[in-house]
Amino acid sequence: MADEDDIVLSELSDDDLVAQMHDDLYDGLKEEIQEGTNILLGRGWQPYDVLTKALVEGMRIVGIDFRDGILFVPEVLLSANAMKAGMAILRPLLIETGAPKLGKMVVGTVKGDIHDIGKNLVGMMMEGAGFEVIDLGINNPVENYLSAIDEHQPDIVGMSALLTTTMPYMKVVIDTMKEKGIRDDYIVLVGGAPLNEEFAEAVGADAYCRDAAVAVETAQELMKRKHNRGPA
Ligand code: B1M
Repeated sequence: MADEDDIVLSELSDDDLVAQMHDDLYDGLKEEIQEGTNILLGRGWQPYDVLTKALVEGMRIVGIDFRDGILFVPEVLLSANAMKAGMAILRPLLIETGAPKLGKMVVGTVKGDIHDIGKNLVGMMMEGAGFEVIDLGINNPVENYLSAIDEHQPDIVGMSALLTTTMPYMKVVIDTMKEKGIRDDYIVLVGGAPLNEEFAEAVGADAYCRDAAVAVETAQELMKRKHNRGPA
């Protein structure tokens, strides 16, 4: 489109650029998202503000039109790719930390579910806060969590689910940990758009994390309590 081509991102005010980035994310324009991300950083924006105000908010808008049948899977995949391209620029900035390691987390999206943007974001923010993160990726059966627990001996097991059909699988993982007598050795955190606190309690998790910032706060808080409890 002629007028789209005429837009020079670097000439837009911050507010207009952020609004344009929401449009570009909607249209799945990866290069424009990369450019917009770099421009905002160049103007002194904090990486976290670029992430939340430009990228996450843009994806929220995509989600509404996906829900309402205005956008379809192929289009949303392009949006997701554009989002990931922006996140890739922010990642090293968000995880830059001189802080001593606070603990270790294994995190993955549960079986049947391929959504990974939120989980990746949680991983980035946790690394930024000084946690070591082992990312199991998507579509994880219980065996993957168990072998990662065995191999990495994390402090925290994190699970992500974005579908109402996959979130019950979190209970399968927690119940299996109980059967093996290892549930109480770990902090179990769960998150994802369709979850809530009641659900987390019902499946036996330690906490529900509404977003990546809450995941960090919760992990820090529960790690403090774990240390205060002392060795078993
Ligand atoms: Co899908 N999708 N999708 N999708 N998708 C949703 C989730 C949906 C709500 C859209 C809608 O209808 N409004 C809907 C689910 C409805 C439901 O279950 N009630 C849906 C559907 C139906 C589907 C398919 C079934 C569509 C189809 O095929 N017909 C299909 C399922 C595939 C599968 O998994 N088996 C599908 C596919 C896809 C794409 C592949 C196209 C793409 C995913 C690409 C990718 O992830 N690589 C996609 C996307 C992008 C979305 C939406 C639009 C955006 C999700 C996202 O990335 N949000 C989503 C709509 C929505 O959520 N509003 C939707 C941004 C992200 C930053 O937020 O993931 O919530 P979020 O993560 C947050 C918090 O939730 C929390 O912190 C994160 C950061 O702040 N959090 C955690 C998340 N995980 C955590 C783990 C923790 C802690 C906190 O552990 C400690």
